[in-house]
Amino acid sequence: MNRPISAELIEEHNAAHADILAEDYDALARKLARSGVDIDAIKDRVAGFTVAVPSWGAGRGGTRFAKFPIPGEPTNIHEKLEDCSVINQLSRLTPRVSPHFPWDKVSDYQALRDEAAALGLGWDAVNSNTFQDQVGLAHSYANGSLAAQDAGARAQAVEHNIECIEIGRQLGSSDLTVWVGDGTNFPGQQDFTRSLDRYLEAASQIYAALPDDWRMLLEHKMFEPAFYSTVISDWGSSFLAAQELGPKAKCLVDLGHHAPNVNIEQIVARLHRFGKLGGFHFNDSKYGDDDLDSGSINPHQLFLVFNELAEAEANPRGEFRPSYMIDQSHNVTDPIESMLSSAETIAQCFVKASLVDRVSLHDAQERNDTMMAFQALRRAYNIDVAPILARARVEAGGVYDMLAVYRQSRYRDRKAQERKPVGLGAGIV
Ligand SMILES: [Mn+2]
Repeated sequence: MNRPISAELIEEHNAAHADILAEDYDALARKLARSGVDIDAIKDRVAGFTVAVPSWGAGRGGTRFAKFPIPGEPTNIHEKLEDCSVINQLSRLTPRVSPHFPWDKVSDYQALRDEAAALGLGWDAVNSNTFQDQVGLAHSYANGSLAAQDAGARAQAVEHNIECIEIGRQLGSSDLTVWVGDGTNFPGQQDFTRSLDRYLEAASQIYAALPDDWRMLLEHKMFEPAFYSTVISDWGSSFLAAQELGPKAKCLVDLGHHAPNVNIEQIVARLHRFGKLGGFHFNDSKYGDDDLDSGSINPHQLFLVFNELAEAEANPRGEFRPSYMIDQSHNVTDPIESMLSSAETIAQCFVKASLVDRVSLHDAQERNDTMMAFQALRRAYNIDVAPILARARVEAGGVYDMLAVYRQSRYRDRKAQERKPVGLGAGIV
């Protein structure tokens, strides 16, 4: 196994922090035991929790105006994989990478799969890209892709998605995430109904090409790049499209793709109720953005989302198999550090949701005891679960303080010596 961070550095660091971790873990174990919670059972749950990282999140993204590369940034999928393996080596939370095509295109996908496996990585949902033109394409996506009036652009977009399925099969993936930027900037620019008809017709051709065990994850987004209307703008449109397409079509919830203050946790409950919850793109948002680090703005919302997921897991109604992925762009931080921090925050919310006393919660709900129902959530949210995550991570071969070891390893400085500089330029991802 090819591990970019030195095993000696990790061992030394963990040994130096073993005593304080044991002290904090034992203190939390005693606290949880008072409520009848076995800390080791919770820790074992964490050991089974993973979230995928996006290949495109390994590089520095752009703001709406420019990007500011850092030395040692990855320049291709091979270097991105290496960075993703650092995140997983330290956190033990991110063993899969979600690729984006054509950005991550190579000539030999079996070799790429082997390369990832040697770094301890597998593959998550494959993402298609029909929201920008590529050199050599016969048709432009300037006026849309799956919903475009131009039949040639639609066919090209369908063909690209089918190619993504084929690539994903070779990589060992089993989900295709479809997000289209199709929409309008002016009232009257397109007919709402006819553009949705075109989308459904094209999407059904992609759906027909899905292998039996694959899912098609439909990602909605309220706006951007279209600023007046978007074809798959919200969870309702996504749900209706998924329902129309068939059982293998599910809805993907990107936390940053809603109007400000929308009750996303309720959307999660709704989608699960009707068997259409396919997965998540985790990030955070303050205004209209969708790229801030998970939990950096509203960690309570993330906790409430995981609370609904814990309810859903306990009441699977047939299937509970949401795919967890990070979808962020890092403009002012080292992307590895942002994804280490984000993966940790996501896992924290998962653990806190696992600590909710559901018997008390449901009992309070039945009795209309509003304050006690709220307190059942609040008690869990207020617990500092860091020692559980740290113990699970160290036991799995990760490190106690991820950022400290990452900085100590000087990984980015080493890469700055080896890798070609990344060019300037705009870079929305
Ligand atoms: Mn997304």
